[in-house]
Amino acid sequence: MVNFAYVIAGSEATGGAGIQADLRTFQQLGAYGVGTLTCIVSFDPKANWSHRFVPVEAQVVADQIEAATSAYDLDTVKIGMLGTPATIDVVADGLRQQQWRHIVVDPVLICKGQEPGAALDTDTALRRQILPLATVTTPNLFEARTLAGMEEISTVDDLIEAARRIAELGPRYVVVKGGVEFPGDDAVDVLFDGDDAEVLRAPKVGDARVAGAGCTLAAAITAELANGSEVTEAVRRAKEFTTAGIVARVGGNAPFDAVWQGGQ
Ligand code: PXL
Repeated sequence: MVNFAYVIAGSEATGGAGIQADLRTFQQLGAYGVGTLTCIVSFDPKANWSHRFVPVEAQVVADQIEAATSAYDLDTVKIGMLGTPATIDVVADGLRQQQWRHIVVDPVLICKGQEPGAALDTDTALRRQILPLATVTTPNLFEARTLAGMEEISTVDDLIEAARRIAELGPRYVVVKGGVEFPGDDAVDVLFDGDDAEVLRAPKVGDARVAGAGCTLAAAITAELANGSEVTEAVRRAKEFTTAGIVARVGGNAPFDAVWQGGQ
């Protein structure tokens, strides 16, 4: 019997990030992917690939959650980009309708196409309504600085301190991702379980950001959890899966490459 992995996230029209990356990841890791769409992001190639953002109507998000959770007994879900306070309201409400074994939250904070005021409302709603429900959350450096209220994260101790502060917002496990911006030759992530921190390292694959890396990591954690792994094991395997996907990345006419989930 196949295990189900559920994702509530946005579409990114080039297919590199968002729900397209999530569902490819689930498929590669042998989980049956079920998806609920929250918004549509279409980069604008005529305007420096800036983000054009359109939310899916809140009631339509609620309807999708109802359909998905009624059809199957889902117990493992990834939350990706939500985008507006109204979407966050219905997703938080939908999540509270049943018990979950795991809720993996990728705290996608800002989308460049949004007005700053709206983005701040969205950050606050995410922090208050979604983050406390998370069993695992996976902030990148920017999100970690914002959520932890730290101006600078440039050492492993900073990563651990950020994880500790974010855990106080409610998530049981916090994975802070150093990414290419973090100093040094390694891509360093910290996994904090509420007591102890484990440092995960892999050599950086170039210095450029690769689209879909964050989405893929959180989706791979979700698929591994759906397939029965413990959190620590799921995070370790997800990092290996994502690193292999970055190595095998695809390029086209956009000024960024994208993770290929078939890399492993
Ligand atoms: O990588 C973050 C992300 C997540 N989800 C959607 C996105 C993006 C970034 O562009 O568009 C839908």
